[in-house]
Amino acid sequence: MRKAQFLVAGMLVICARVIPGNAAILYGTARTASPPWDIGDIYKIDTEAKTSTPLVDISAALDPDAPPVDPLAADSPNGNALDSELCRFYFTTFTSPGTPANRSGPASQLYYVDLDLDDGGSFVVIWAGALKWHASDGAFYDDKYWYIGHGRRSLRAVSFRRDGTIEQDKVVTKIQLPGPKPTFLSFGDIEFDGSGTLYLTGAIKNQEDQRVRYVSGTVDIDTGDFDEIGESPGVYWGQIGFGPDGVLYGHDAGSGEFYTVDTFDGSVTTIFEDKDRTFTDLASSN
Ligand SMILES: [Ca+2]
Ligand SMILES: [Ca+2]
Repeated sequence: MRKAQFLVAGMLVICARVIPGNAAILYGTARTASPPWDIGDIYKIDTEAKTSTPLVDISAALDPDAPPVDPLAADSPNGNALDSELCRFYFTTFTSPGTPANRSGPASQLYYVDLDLDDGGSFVVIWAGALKWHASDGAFYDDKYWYIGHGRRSLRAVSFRRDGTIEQDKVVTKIQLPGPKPTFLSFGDIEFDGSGTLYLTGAIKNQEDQRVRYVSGTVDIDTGDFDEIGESPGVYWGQIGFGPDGVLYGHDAGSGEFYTVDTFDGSVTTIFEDKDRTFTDLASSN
């Protein structure tokens, strides 16, 4: 039976918008801040009004032909990315034990929903396919969805067929992390700025599977060179997204704070907080 869809008749969604006064509209996924976990919603975050508003109820809007989005691990849904041209919002899901600490868990499923409903229709969450690995980071650039798998150090890019399903999921480069052969234990996020530089934030672990520390910085997607930003080991931006204003925004799922990030020194400035939900990820809207 077809599930009821989240009706948005008459609601105008503007995909990428610059608000006067150095602010932006961003999109992200969130779920309840404590068990029992719900499946989650896609939210619109207005950094000027300092509000986060539910936009798409993921389970209610799921295409009946798509695989179910549950049961999910606590950090799912995640892997947000926005194709600003199509206003197409991507997210990943992963099931337990597909947790950041277990790289051998089931691969993430990739879904998308078109947010620009100028005809007043309803949102439909479409299944694009299964990724090679499970991931809690994602970005959109050069018509591809990019991610790094939990417990890996390779950056992958996913291309799509005309019908929106996954065509190829292949390694672009291996990221050169500091220290003896570390891999990414888990991720805040990855996102590209307007000039195509990739920013990332995540936790790295060593060969003994121990968490080393959080890192934040940029990656050269041709060479894999990693350039860390911020000298303090405490610098950690959480989930990140560039606004159409060129500003890097972040979110800390623990404190519930949304902030702006200074990309030169890694320092953050709090804008507002939402303690009612855990925002698992953000997407750039640049
Ligand atoms: Ca992202
Ligand atoms: Ca994330």
